Amino acid sequence: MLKFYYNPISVNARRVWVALLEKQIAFEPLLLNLDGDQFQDSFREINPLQRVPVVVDDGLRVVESLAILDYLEAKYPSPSLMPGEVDAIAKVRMIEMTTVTELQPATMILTRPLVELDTDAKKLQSAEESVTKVLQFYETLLGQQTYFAGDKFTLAEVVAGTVIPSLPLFGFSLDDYPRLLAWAERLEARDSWQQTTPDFASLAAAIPNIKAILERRC
Ligand SMILES: N[C@@H](CCC(=O)N[C@@H](CS)C(=O)NCC(=O)O)C(=O)O
Repeated sequence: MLKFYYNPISVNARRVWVALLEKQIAFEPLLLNLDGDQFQDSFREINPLQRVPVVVDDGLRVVESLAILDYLEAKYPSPSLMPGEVDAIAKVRMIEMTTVTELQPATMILTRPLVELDTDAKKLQSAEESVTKVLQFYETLLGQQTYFAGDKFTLAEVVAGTVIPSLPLFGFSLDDYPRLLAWAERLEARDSWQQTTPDFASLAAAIPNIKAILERRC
């Protein structure tokens, strides 16, 4: 059976978890606490980068969440989470990449003060500006459509939809982006979102680990 190395409060792992559920792929969840267990030799052999998520399937090891999503789509094509039309493919990839290269690094900076780490005021301002630019861009891309690529739920939802709901934690209100708000509410009604939403107790318990990760990484 497919092995899924994860942590329940990891957004990168959550997007893989959502895809596994949406595609109804049977998997064995393997929890890493990220309290140092990611540095053990046994896990380093599985992922030399020492991060979750990782998937091991039929002897193939895949790291990096977006690579895992592409792998799952290729290996388990039904139900499909990737559109076939040229413009829709471009849109999905745009959303995936802007989420991981713009939105996520900004949220890492914005998490620092929440866990009482000193942070340069200019970096905080620049992170807030990045989030605002991305939200405005997404609001426009969504337009009147149900999902980013039209009527069909795709990897754009899986990737952006597991990051955007965290933004109110940093003071961003989705009320300013009514189309995105309605879209986020549609996603939160899905079983795959409800099954993977981190609970408050897990988040609170993970604060020391989050702090240690941020001190190392940004
Ligand atoms: N680009 C990677 C990022 C993976 C990543 O940063 N995972 C975090 C959890 S969200 C992690 O395992 N951190 C452990 C650490 O930094 O020590 C992906 O998309 O899979």
